[in-house]
Amino acid sequence: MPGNGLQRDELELHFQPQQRLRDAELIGFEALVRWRRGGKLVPPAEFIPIAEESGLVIAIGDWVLERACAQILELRAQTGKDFVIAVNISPRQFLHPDFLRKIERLLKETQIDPCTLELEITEGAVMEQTENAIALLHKLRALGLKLSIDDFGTGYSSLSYLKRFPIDKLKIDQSFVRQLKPHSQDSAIVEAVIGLGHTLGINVIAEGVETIDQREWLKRLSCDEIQGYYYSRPLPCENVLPFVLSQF
Ligand code: G
Ligand code: G
Ligand code: MN
Ligand code: NA
Repeated sequence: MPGNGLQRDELELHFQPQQRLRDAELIGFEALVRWRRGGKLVPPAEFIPIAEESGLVIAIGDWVLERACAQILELRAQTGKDFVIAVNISPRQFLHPDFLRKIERLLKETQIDPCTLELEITEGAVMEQTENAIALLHKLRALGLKLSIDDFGTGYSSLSYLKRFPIDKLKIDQSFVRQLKPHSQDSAIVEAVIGLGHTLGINVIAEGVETIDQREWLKRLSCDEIQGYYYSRPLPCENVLPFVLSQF
């Protein structure tokens, strides 16, 4: 149980590649935390909700952001190219009064190009204190960061609010992709989200893409990017550079 047990040196950050459909290029990675407890890896679904309750998610989140920036710098040093790393930000982390200052400090200390760091926010975090949250999103955007809405479609997304969120990307939740088939109900939903995003000038990525058929259908629907086992599983950090080099 995190709180007593969890130490920073027991955390690992894995990275799941994201592919642009237009030209099949690798564009970046989503950072996904794991807890190495004894011999086994505990998935975040089992400890992030508890860490969110206890407040420990703040310390975990700080560590994830530092590690993500270090990965951006390392990829740049090794390849001369910039890759975007997307980091999951929990509602409590996002709404914490120090969040903006921490991000500013991180950008100053690491000197990363701000547009290589993407923050994934859930609809819940933004809807909780809507006016504050929208103001914060604008400040983060002004720093040059990329902003995305995670698990889109599963929350209480108000379309009128979406217009006011200064975001770069919608992440279509896996639940709409898992059984995606041409002309199905899921396909109608996915198509609507892509249309909505594009109308608002927002990129759309589909998560949980496992098969070539799903990929091809998403491409037909003009989805911008994909993430999922079809392209790659989340990679431990030592496999990230080899993956990047294999794409050249
Ligand atoms: O890696 P996995 O697919 O098991 O991730 C499950 C969930 O855990 C995802 O929904 C993701 O948003 C969340 N998650 C993964 N890494 C982090 C993290 O670093 N911080 C927070 N707050 N959530 C994370
Ligand atoms: O942040 P989010 O909750 O969306 O986290 C993505 C989660 O989905 C991670 O736990 C990741 O390991 C998992 N995942 C990523 N790609 C796939 C996939 O293609 N299929 C399935 N079943 N899970 C995936
Ligand atoms: Mn995510
Ligand atoms: Na998601």
